[in-house]
Amino acid sequence: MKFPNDFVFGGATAAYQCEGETRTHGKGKVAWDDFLAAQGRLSGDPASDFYHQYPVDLDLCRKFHIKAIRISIAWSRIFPEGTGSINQEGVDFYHRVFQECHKNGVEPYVTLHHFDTPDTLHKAGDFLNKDTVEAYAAYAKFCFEEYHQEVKYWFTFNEVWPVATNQYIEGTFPPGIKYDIPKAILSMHYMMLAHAKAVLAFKEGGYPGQIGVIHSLETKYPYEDNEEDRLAAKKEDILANQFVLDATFLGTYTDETLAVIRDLAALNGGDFNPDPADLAIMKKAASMIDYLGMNHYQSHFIKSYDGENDIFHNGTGEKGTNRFRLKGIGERMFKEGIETTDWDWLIYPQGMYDMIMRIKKQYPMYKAIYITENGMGYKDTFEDGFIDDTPRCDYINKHLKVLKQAIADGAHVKGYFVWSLMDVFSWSNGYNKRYGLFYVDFETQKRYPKCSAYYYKMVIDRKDVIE
Ligand code: BGP
Repeated sequence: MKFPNDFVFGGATAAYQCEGETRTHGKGKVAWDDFLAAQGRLSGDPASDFYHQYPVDLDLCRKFHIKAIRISIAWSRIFPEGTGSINQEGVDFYHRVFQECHKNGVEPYVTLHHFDTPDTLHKAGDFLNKDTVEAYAAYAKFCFEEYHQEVKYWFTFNEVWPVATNQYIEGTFPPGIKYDIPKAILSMHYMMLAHAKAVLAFKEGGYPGQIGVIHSLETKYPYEDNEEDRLAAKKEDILANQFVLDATFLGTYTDETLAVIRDLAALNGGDFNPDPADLAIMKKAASMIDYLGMNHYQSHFIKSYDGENDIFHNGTGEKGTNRFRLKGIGERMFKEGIETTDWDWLIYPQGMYDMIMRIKKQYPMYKAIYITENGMGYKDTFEDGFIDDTPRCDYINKHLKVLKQAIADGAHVKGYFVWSLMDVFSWSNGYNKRYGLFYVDFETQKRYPKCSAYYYKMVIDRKDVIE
């Protein structure tokens, strides 16, 4: 079996990670600007200078037969303060980008929020504050109205759980808070409420096209096959996956989800009592969404853990330094025989297959899935214009293989986007962790196709992987 003829092969990007020009052309501040400046180590400028280079990137898409691109709109480029006055220069910029997409035969898949809430709203509590929900809904509506002739595929949010955990549990995203599980839970809930409001605005507005949400779904397996580890894996799955999947497909939380979530909140000095009126909105939206975007990079093997919270983020690519231990949940383990990247991400394609089949079984109302991100962080080397990233080709090939299997086994998977189209800025890891099909020289901003770009073109042309 090959991939179906209408299967979409794309490349993914996100505004803050590729555009550059973070404080110019009328763009409002985001919390990342100061957060990164305070670390003095990393910066979203110039990133991949997509603000100027987009014609080059879209031309490369055309040449390499990549017919779809994920782009995110930077909310603060449109509304510098999050609400209120509009920055026309920002509005026009995305019109130019979308027009260039169509000129090159590349379909834009557009995300409204990719980790970059405007700073004014962020300072007022971000998605812990319901005002942000309303501001987001207004921004989403503005985008539908403004861009509906150019954009047919929308995503409300990118990765609700990673936003929450990185902001409030791991502390690697602004505001850099650690181990506050109740805050993470509430912010996820409010993001899902904001998602629901955007879906309703889209559907009730009668705009052409389709809409969904993107989650990072990492399969959680027990480290050993015993009751304690099974429970640990279950708890982490509920917190990271099932909570947002329930919200997406059911518009409410099952008793099983609520019981675990409330226990975890209570263990950390909080609670979780969603407002029934909000759940009613979420329920309505759940029946209307067109697809799920699934980002998948790795899986986790979880061992039960009795100690205190203890997380260390490997942001430098020094293998074996990552630690993730959460009180009352479990500890993520390395597992013999399972390879890792230099950033300690476990390479386990079976996890992608298992997650897709789990969604099919547990949420049979799902209509379609797009793999909206998959790829490998790698320390690429540039030698005489040649970038041999064979491990990345291998990584993509393995994942596409299981994807084909999932389709053969009846899953509705419509497309696959490599993260990332070209090298971009990596949030808490900087410019050393590259993912692109196209190498970016961050000094000159020149692009060079890596081996993986040629590999991907071959897959697209044959509609098949290397067996
Ligand atoms: C996802 C994000 C992307 C991207 C990717 C790789 O979670 O949606 O924006 O960054 O992960 O992650 P990282 O850059 O941390 O390696």
